[in-house]
Amino acid sequence: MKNMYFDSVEAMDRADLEALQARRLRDTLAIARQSPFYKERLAGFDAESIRTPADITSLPFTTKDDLRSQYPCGMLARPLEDFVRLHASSGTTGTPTAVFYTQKDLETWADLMARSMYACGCRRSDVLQNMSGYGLFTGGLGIHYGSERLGMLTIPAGAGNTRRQIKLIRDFNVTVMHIIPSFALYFAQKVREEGFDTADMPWRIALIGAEPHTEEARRKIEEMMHIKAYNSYGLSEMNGPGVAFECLHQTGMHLWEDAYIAEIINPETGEHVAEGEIGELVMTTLTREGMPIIRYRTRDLTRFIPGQCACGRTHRRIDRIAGRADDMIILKGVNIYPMQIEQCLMAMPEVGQNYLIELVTEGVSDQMKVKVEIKNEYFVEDMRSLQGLQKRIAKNLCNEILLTPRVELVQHDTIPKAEGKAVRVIDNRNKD
Ligand code: ADP
Ligand code: K
Ligand code: ZN
Repeated sequence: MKNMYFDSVEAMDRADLEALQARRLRDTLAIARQSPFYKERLAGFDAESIRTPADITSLPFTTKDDLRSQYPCGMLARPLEDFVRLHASSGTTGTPTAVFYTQKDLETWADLMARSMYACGCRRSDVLQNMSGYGLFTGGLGIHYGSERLGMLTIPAGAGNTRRQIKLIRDFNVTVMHIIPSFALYFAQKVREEGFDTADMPWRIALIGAEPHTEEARRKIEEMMHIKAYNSYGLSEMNGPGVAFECLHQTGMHLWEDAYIAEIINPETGEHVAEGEIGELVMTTLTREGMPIIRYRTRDLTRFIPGQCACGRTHRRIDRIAGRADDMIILKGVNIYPMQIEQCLMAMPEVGQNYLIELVTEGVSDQMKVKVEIKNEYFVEDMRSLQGLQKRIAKNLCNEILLTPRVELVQHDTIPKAEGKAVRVIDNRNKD
């Protein structure tokens, strides 16, 4: 029983957990007020009016634009010399934002990360290879420090260089990999091309996160690599990875509620959605001393999964991220998320690792083109069966997104692979 959790707080009684949240929220508000930004934003707000976590709704939101407007140091609640680390969001959706950590913040983060990895079965006897880029991206050092905190032998392999990655994995009997999902699919294929059977590799656990991916893509990774893949969610503004993580049951990600208050709102009205409904995730830090952030609008879409998890952890679970609010494609008045397309494609056995959505203007109307990599064994067949496949893909996509895109089949490995997060959509529409 003792070893089921990394930290007993993971199974804390809900009432105690909520009391802890309320207390930490009051403390956080007091700290936040030391920053130029919150000093103004929270002027006149009485922190003592916070009795329960639900009272958080009386506080204002913080947006990505707020963080940008405070760049570089306006969010800091302490003098600059108290900080020891800086990261920046990868800027997937525009100007990056900087996040600063004190020594204590780094320790709290490493603890959360270690707890997360422990939850999906990592132990100190494991060897972890971190295949995400280091540098400003939090997936490098964030995972790294957490892995060391858990006691795993940690290999900072970084991104790219597939051959060397494979050699390290084999030479040092790597049992856990941290790998971006879009790269995992590509990597599995490379391992085979190098003449190895993925079933003979020493690995057993893949930590996959940092970008939206579907249940179908996860299953594909698990099958191709002969591995268990666990979803990992985080964002730089909330430290980085280690915000929410799947346990062995793989039924959604436990969001660590002793460290964050999470809310799910209707992005239009700002009101909480009904339990179990999908909306925008809003997060507040409860344990950050250097740069607390209150009611941050993540723009990530998810829902709380109702009910309790069989693992006994009391922290609520969020569903896999359905996409970012900014990812939504509006084509001919229809709203489409790239993940709807991925879900369709990855469910088809003929489809390989990669795809690309391109939006173009033809004449007076906008069109969607979907380039799909097809597995080698299906590419050698005759023209007619390829055309049949193309039609089936277009039809399946139409059932899902209610528009018929133009489908182009390409050979595997022909769509350029991004070094970090995958680029799924290219918008070449005429804008007037
Ligand atoms: P950027 O916004 O520049 O990508 P980050 O590197 O901080 O900055 O990435 C955080 C974002 O990555 C999240 O807000 C979310 O959109 C995405 N993300 C992280 N983990 C996951 C995951 N497991 N599933 C889906 N999306 C994820
Ligand atoms: K060890
Ligand atoms: Zn669980």
